[in-house]
Amino acid sequence: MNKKVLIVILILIGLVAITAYINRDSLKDKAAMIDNAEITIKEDGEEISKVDFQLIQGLGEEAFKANLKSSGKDAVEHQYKGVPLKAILNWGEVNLEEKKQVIIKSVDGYTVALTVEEVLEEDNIYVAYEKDGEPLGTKAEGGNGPYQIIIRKDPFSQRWAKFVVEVELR
Ligand SMILES: Nc1nc2c(c(=O)[nH]1)N[C@H]1C(S)=C(S)[C@@H](COP(=O)(O)O)O[C@H]1N2
Ligand SMILES: [Mo]
Repeated sequence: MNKKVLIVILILIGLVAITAYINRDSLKDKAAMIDNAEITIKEDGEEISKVDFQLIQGLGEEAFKANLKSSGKDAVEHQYKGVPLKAILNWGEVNLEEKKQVIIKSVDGYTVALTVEEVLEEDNIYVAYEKDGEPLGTKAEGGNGPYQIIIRKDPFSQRWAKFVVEVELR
């Protein structure tokens, strides 16, 4: 009888260990997904869809370097992970060619206007969620995310919108 109880306990411990092992790689993803952060896509003021972390990441994650210039400091090169903004807009099936501007809105009210032309450039404008191997973190956590617009060709990073919640096409 005692032996049976022991075996059941050992099996349960084994299951917990296996689950922990399987989950070890997704821990970092979870940190970014924690509040299941979404970006709303709008067209001329009308919401057309919402994209969450899983969807964004699945659109073609890229690792790239960019120079971050924080206010009052020199530019520093960082390693980011994210997807091109145009990949998200293409997924939303918006007609980019008919639009002029892509307006980025953040949770703190910060607004940045991009031109469709620059959004369509290769290797320039990304929606990032990881910096130097760590999730960007929310505003409440003292981070710059969960999502941040990275414009690799913007040397002063003023237009690198932090805490992005909405992308509107006009
Ligand atoms: N949402 C949001 N994004 C923002 C800002 C802001 O106030 N809010 N400031 C901008 C400015 S002026 C700079 S220089 C860069 C870098 O900001 P940091 O100095 O906090 O790193 O973020 C830009 N993106
Ligand atoms: Mo700034």
